[in-house]
Amino acid sequence: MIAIEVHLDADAAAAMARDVRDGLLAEPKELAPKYFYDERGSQLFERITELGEYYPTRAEREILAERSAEIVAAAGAPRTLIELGSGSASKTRHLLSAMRDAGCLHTYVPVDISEEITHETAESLVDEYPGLAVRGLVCDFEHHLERIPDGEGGRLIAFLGGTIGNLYPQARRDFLARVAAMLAPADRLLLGTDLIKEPARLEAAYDDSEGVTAEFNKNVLEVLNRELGADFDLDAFEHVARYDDERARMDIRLRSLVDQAVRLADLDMTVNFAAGEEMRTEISSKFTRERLDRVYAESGLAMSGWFTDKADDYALSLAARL
Ligand code: AVJ
Repeated sequence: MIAIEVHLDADAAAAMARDVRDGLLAEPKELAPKYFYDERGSQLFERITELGEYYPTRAEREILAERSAEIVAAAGAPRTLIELGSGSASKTRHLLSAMRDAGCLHTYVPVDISEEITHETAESLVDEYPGLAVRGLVCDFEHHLERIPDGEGGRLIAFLGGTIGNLYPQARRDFLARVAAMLAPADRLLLGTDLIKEPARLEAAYDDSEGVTAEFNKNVLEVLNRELGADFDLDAFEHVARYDDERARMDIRLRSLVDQAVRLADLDMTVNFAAGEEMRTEISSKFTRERLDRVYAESGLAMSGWFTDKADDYALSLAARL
């Protein structure tokens, strides 16, 4: 009942080296948010999701807990649930249970970068959902979307957590257009997005009073120290999280506290930071229903469902191919 395919890039290390070099040579400097998530980074993100100030995870769980039956019905009672970035699939169980109760559940396709978590998740789910087939894919879904299996009887492709917010407009358009290209007429995308709200609440969610988000942000420097033989001093940087009203996104950076030179031995590169210089490590875009309508339309998709939590902080939307 379990089949897992692994498509990990043999040259992930070379890709990271190239990426980091380009980012550090850019003006202003920038690092990609995917490098946050080593083991410690993933643990820190888990802690972020439990913070009082960080509402998105709780809001998304509320929607799934209360409205999965409606979501599954609106998606046309799909036989297959595909989840991009499945992890431990903790929130997914609401969707799987709703599909089981609707009598349509057949196959779950977790797509995740971690082979270990994908195996563990597959094992627990076949126990919890008798008869469920699990066809996992271990890959970076940004590169391997096309490997997702076809399915008869409709597929629901879930991309939860608000991770789409990390993509710049052009990358987001490209990604959603590729999702659109793989959708059959009966298939639906289920996308999690954080919503625009008062800047003070947004900024608090990304700069919590316990300093967990600051630690999470600085951890990317630890990743570079380990993976690229760098000598970043984490105490020489501070966490900055600002809401950019015009672009409707959180802008998250590391600011150098002093003039300093950082050596990256594996890149044979020395990088200078001026005191006060900021390096972007992440954007997290926020949406409204109207904005998301446009985002979908640009990529050949059309919204077909809209589900928010009671506080209207977060949305899950369904989209179909135009
Ligand atoms: C995992 C990308 C959805 O943007 O809210 C949380 C990451 N960064 N706090 C987000 C994050 C700082 C998170 N996503």
